[in-house]
Amino acid sequence: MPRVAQTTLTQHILHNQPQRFRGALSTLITQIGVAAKMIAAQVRRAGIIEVWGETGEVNVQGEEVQRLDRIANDTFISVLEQSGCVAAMASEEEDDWLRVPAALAGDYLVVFDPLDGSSNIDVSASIGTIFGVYACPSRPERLEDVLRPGRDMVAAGYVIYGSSTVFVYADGERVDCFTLDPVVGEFFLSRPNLRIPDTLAMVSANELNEPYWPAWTRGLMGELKERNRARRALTGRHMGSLVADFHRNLIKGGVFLYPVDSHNKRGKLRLLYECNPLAFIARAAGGADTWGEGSVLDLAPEHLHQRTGFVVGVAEAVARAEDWYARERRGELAPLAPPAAPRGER
Ligand code: P6P
Repeated sequence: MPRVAQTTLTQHILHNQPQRFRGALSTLITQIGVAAKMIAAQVRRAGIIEVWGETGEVNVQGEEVQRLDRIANDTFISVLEQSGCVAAMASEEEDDWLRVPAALAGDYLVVFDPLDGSSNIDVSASIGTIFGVYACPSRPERLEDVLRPGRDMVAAGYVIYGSSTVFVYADGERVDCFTLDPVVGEFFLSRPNLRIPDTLAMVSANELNEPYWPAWTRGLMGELKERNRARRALTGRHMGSLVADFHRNLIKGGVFLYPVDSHNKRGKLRLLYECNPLAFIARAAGGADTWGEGSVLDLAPEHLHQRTGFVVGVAEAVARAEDWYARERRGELAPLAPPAAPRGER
């Protein structure tokens, strides 16, 4: 007889929330769960209601804004504003940070990517929402009050809109995973106290970026492929949707890497609302992360949409990445030969 999930997201938060955060943080995470259900309803109908395709706008990242990006962003902002828990927020879809009107303001700062991987919407592949939460001792007045290092977060999480809708959040000590029952309309606890496996089983990277990779990344990938020579110890899994790749790696024991490269000279992924929350979750689950020499959580953000190199997942693989990075820094690795001139131009 399959075990029937008993605990809702709200019940779990109230029972397990460290005493110091009972109340407003519990309410905030629950409200983020409400926003997730609202976005999930739109994502599930993307092919039916006209939310496919682009709005014709280009966001601060220089990316075409998909209709569903806009819906997810507006939903998140509205729910957070009405929660009474949020003083300020920063979104991947908004050029600047947003201050909640005093009458509605609460004690937390929320940074979020409302819909990451949206280029996968039209092909019905998994996409997700990523968020990070900071306590605000006082109401943010300036951008500097929003540019907080990830180490200051009190909670972080993501929602994956995949074969099921899954809500994952961490409060620093543990990671809990909930699955939406669309019939009931509630998230039920499905993986309590989630821990990432110690053994690496899969690698997520866009290998077609290899011509742009630094020597350390090529060295790391060569080492990982070498592990398969005697037996098939590892496999490659990469969806091009950060949340989907991260979630699979968290469950199965994987490592995701997107380094600074010659194409993305500051990295591709955003520090504040993509890498920091996922690094926070990975570490709470017993994993690790690095930008090359240390955790992205220790980087002092200089601007809202700052990018970074990122390796996250099984701690042993992250340690190998840092070792290869150090070797390159010491000048021990040969740089990539320049690309051969196209045929006919020899
Ligand atoms: P590339 C999606 O746009 C995203 O931000 C992440 O979800 C994903 O991991 C990455 O970009 C994919 O980038 O350069 O491999 O297409």
